[in-house]
Amino acid sequence: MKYKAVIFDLDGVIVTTDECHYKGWKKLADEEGIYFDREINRRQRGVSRMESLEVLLEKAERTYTQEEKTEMAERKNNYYREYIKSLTPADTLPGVMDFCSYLRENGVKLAIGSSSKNTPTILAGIGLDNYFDAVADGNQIKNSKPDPEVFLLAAKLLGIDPADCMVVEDAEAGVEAALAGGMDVLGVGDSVVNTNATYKAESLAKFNIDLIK
Ligand code: B16
Ligand code: MG
Repeated sequence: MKYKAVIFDLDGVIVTTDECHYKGWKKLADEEGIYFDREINRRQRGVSRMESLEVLLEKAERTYTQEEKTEMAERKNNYYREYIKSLTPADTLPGVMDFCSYLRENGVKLAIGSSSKNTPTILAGIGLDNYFDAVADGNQIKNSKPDPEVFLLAAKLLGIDPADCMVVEDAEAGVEAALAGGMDVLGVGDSVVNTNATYKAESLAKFNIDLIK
């Protein structure tokens, strides 16, 4: 295989939680009377909770204190955690398990590189908490995507050179982070069509694996 390791983003690549993030932010925005739509939500993908709140507040009609911001981020996270309570292995996205099994059978290491502090809960929900060779997430990093920190940490935990890793991402910020870390990247979904991703596919199920053999 062309790579010694593949590092997966979580929300929107492994699992459908990107919709739960949208619903959580939408509920908060409606309560606060702030305009919010899916286009704005796209820009929150891959970035940390507090940075996501700042994206939402661009449409606010007044400024919010730090205390208010902390409360709002917590409120959204509580809604989000309610939604992800019902996650099951069926919420794993199409093609993920086949892709991972194939890579593993061919000696490729598998890791998670996610900005989310809820990563452990999500992986447990979909039954993959002991599946990956390394997990780097929002609890271990200072700078979220587009900074490469989370992907570089995943590579370090695996003991593999970043140049031998491929990242799978669904967000523009994540594609930029992988490239900044010196890694090739497979962009999945429609948010990455205008990025410099090394490979692009509609979903993991549609990716031609021969390209990385
Ligand atoms: P949390 P990823 C990211 O996860 C999400 O895409 C992004 O929308 C979210 O704001 C961020 O995690 C932080 O999540 O509030 O759960 O800590 O795509 O990097 O797996
Ligand atoms: Mg994502």
